[in-house]
Amino acid sequence: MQIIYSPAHRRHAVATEFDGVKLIPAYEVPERAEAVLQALSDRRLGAIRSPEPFGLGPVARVHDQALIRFLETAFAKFVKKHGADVREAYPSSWPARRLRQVPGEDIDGVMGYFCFDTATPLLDGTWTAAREAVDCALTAAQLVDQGAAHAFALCRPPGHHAASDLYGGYCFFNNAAIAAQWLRDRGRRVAILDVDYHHGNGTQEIFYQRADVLSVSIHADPNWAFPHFLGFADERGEGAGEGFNLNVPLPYGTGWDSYAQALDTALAKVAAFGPEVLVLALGLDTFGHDPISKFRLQTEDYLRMGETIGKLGLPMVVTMEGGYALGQLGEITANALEGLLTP
Ligand code: OKP
Ligand code: MG
Ligand code: ZN
Repeated sequence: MQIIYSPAHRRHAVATEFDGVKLIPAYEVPERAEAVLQALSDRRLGAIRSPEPFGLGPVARVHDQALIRFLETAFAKFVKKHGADVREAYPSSWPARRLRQVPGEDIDGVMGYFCFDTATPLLDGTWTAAREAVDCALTAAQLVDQGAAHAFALCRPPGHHAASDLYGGYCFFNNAAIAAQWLRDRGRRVAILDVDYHHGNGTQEIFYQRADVLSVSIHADPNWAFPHFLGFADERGEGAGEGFNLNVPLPYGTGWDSYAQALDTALAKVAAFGPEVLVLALGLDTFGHDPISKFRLQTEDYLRMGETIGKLGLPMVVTMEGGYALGQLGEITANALEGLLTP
């Protein structure tokens, strides 16, 4: 299995300390991708290669031009307004209920219009990192389109929370959705399975009105977990897309036995759709020792997860999403991929 990695992800690195004083913990850090890369190379899971540049065309098939232009220029505009010493750009107000959804011209209004949380700062290198993550996903999609059975895009920053015109949840561009759309544009029938601990709200929104891409997500119940406002079981798709979205929200403390049942439900839905390719949004934050999550999967459970998904027998484009237990992230990612490759 080829592994697609770009060191450009390091350009998106939030500050963890200031003047020698530790700041609130950052989770979505460059060490994540480096830990995974190291483990995959130690375990000889496949050749590691660089992405090819695909340009913005495939991105614009999924994201609004306005979001793309914003992400390209926002950091510079924020610094221009707030000062050259600013390192991280955050929104400070949002068009909440009973306000009008108009971005306006001031960078602070525009930030709140496009961003839905305060966990996703834009930095000087974010644009480059996010674009290269997309290229990793597209390179994986191209390999599978050309006949590879599996390809793993070691994407960082992750993507599944990014919607057509919204970013947040550590995500800027929806790597998995862009790969899926690229495969659709080559005539492939595609399903997306999101096993990240968090609901893939961005992916759901992008395909919600469509019958041609199935979107399935297993995740922590949004009644008590991020992204809080989407991911409930009654969200089944809309219009032509009715019946082509499946959410499987799970309770606090979910371990492998109940997770395996949910996975069977999800995989039955995928199999019934009859895809030619599966895009697997692989988040590793269902792990029992993940610092921001409340499920209880153990190290060996990822071998079983991979094996169970692998039994579908479909070509797979795998994108890395979340997973924040730095000490074990490499091992559990390698386990999931090794499971997938098990005949
Ligand atoms: C991104 B992905 C932690 C709050 C975290 C943002 C979570 C983003 C998760 N106390 N809020 O799906 O792994
Ligand atoms: Mg999920
Ligand atoms: Zn997650």
